[in-house]
Amino acid sequence: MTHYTGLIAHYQDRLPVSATTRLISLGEGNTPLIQLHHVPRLVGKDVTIYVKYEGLNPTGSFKDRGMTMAVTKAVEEGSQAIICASTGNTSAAAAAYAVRAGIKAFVLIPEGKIALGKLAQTLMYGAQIIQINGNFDKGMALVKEVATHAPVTIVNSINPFRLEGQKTAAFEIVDELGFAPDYHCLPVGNAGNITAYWKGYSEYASDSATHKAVTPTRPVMCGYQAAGAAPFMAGKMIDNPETVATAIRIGHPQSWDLAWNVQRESNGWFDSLTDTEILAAQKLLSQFEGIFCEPASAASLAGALRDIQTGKIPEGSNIVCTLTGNGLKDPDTAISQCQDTHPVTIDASLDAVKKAILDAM
Ligand code: AN7
Repeated sequence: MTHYTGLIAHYQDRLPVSATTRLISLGEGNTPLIQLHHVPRLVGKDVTIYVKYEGLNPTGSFKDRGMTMAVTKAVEEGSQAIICASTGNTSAAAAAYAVRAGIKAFVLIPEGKIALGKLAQTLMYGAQIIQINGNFDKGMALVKEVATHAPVTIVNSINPFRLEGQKTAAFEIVDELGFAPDYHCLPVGNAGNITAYWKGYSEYASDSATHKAVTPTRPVMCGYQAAGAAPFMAGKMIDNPETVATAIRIGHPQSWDLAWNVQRESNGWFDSLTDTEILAAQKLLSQFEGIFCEPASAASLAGALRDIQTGKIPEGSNIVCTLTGNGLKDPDTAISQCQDTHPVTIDASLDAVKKAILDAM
């Protein structure tokens, strides 16, 4: 078996690189596709649910897929600096891949609205962090403007190489299952990822050499937003998005038209979940499957479960939910959800430990 060196090397025939391109990689991709064993039983429906655990990428989120590609191309084109606005995960990924490439990273983040783990990462990687007293959408607008005045390459998902890298997640799923799922559920912020998955499924479906006579060839795409940050439900951009799932606290999605196109072409839909529903799904996944994702990621499962329960997703379906980020990204939200499960504190003695165990059995 050859050493796995990242998704560009693995899927180079399907990505915009040449034999001489210097690949900027941290071994991203090739993430686990885990079948849920307990959750389907809890909902009492005959469905097969897999989660694509993107939290196991090098910086703990799916952003690494897009960033390896975007930074590889930025370096190939001679760029010395990259810039992004971010709700946290993009900044961590940009910072790490910039280090790997030996170039500079500038990140604009909304002050006080970044989960702790993401801030810790971005600080450690040594990016130039610019905090603004405004939300992601404001930061994104500023990044677009400043990039026309300064020699910096934007690595948000408006950079088309980001979506090229991210489409490989769909390739991995089809390669592993041998077919495309019936339904694919994702959390939606800027809607870059749902667009990228659809691109990946579509490219495989149109390539008969790789994907022969498999049904279905492409899934129905289901995009889920947080109720307080749901422009796709409103049918228009919104100005003051709010949600505990700070990763998707986005009111002006950058891939608006592309995502509506995905919805139409796949016969899919958008829907929204309350913060309570999102956190309940996050906890369910941790406590019944042993899988810890960040709040935004749990929107995919929360949405899928609701649509399974109502029958919108019928019994007999194969469903993939993308878990976009690792639960360790946001320790504060995790701990605050477990106030009813305080650790027991006892004397450091054998008797006391024994008693604690027997009391809990
Ligand atoms: C965990 O980091 O936009 O719909 O600046 O971090 O492709 O935007 C993060 C987005 C879902 C939404 N889940 O993906 C950023 C940023 C997690 C995320 C999304 C994000 P898109």
